[in-house]
Parts: sequence; structure tokens; C-alpha cells
Amino acid sequence: MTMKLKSLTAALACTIAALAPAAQAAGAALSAQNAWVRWLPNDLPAAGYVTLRNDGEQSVDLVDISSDDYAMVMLHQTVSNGSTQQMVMVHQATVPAHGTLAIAPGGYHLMLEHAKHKVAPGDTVHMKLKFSDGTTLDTPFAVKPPSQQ
Ligand SMILES: [Cu+2]
Repeated sequence: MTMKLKSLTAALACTIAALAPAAQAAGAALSAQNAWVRWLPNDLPAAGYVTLRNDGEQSVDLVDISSDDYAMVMLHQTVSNGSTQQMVMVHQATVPAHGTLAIAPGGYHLMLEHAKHKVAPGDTVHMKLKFSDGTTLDTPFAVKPPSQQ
């Protein structure tokens, strides 16, 4: 009986320890919402979109993105030169204090190239979003078909 109680206590302690990091993340200033990927066929580069929210007092920069699902992830911005549109690589983007940064069609996107395994609509891929304050958000992105707006 004593043994049983001890192992139950140990199991509870493990559960609490495992939950702690999640609770900490929930209390952090940065969060990611509505993360999705517009998938394209034939191994073409895909575009990732996400809204980043900063509930903190200081602006924070998104400075790096990596993924276990794509060999290359870059932050791009679509800029228009009169009638033509062009993508340029940017090295950081600011999430303002008490504000949001929309990485959304027509503005910023995450350029996802060289999938490490077969990815298709309906899948979930993960990006590690790293910020200037040291925060990392390991964010699931829902993979959607090319028709998704
Ligand atoms: Cu791009």
C-alpha cells in the first residue's frame, strides 16, 4: 500500500512538472494565432502566415524562424513597385508593445522551401519562431490547399 501511494505521488509530481512549462508560456507576453500554410503542389515553395500578439510593455522583434519540416524558412515581404510585385527577404519584423504583427497575404510571409518529408493539405507543420527577447514559440501551422485566401 505504501509503495502504491509513493508511485502515485511520483506520477502526480511528474504531471505537474510536465505542465509547468506550458503554464509559463501561457503567461508570457508573446503568442501566435491563426497559423496556417498555403500549400502548393510539385514541391513548390509554400507560404506560412501567422498573427503574432505581444501583450508586453516592450516591442519585440521576430528574428529567426526554423522548422523540422522544411530545410529552409525565410521571412519575406511583398513590396509593390508600381504595377509589379516583388518579394524581398527581411531579417526581422517588429511586434509592437500591446499590439500585433500580421504575417498575412499581401504583406509578410514565411517562405517555406525544401520540405523534409511529404507535406499535404490537412497536415500540421511546426515552426520555431524566435524573438529578440529570447522567447521561442514552437507553433503548429495548419496546412491548407492553394485556394485558401
Ligand atoms: Cu517569398
